[in-house]
Amino acid sequence: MSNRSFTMIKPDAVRNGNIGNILQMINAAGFRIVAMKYTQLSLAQAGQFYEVHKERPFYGELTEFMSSGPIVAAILEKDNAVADFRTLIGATNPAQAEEGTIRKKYATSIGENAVHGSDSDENAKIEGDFFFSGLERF
Ligand code: DAT
Ligand code: MG
Repeated sequence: MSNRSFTMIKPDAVRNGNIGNILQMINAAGFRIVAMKYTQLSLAQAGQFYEVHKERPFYGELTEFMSSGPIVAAILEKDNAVADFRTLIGATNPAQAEEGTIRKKYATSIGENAVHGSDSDENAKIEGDFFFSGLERF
């Protein structure tokens, strides 16, 4: 089990002014920020990041949304990081997310759900490498 996960604060949460609130919840849950950047994905980059979903009916909507405005990308560290971060963000659909989760508090719909969290150690590594060079993490 690895101790790192990868997250993005998505364009809806950035637009709604929730970067600070979400980082506060991430810190309060015991995650250390290993690397972080504020940037915007092109449509092609969003398509590449979410390539695994390219056959899904929501792929176009997802990649348009994820390239629609700035995001915050970060690598996070904590024991059991991937599973604990998925618990902290809550279900994909905010209507099904537990009380106290980031998506329950800040997501507006299944498509615009405030945050990304890696679903496996392997994907955490792939996703962190997508955004950060070796010089940008420590
Ligand atoms: P998660 O982000 O919880 O890992 P996922 O990997 O299944 O969820 O899907 C990636 C993103 O795609 C998700 O955060 C929002 C979007 N998405 C998923 N299911 C959707 C749906 N039924 N309609 C619209 N967007 C959806
Ligand atoms: Mg996922």
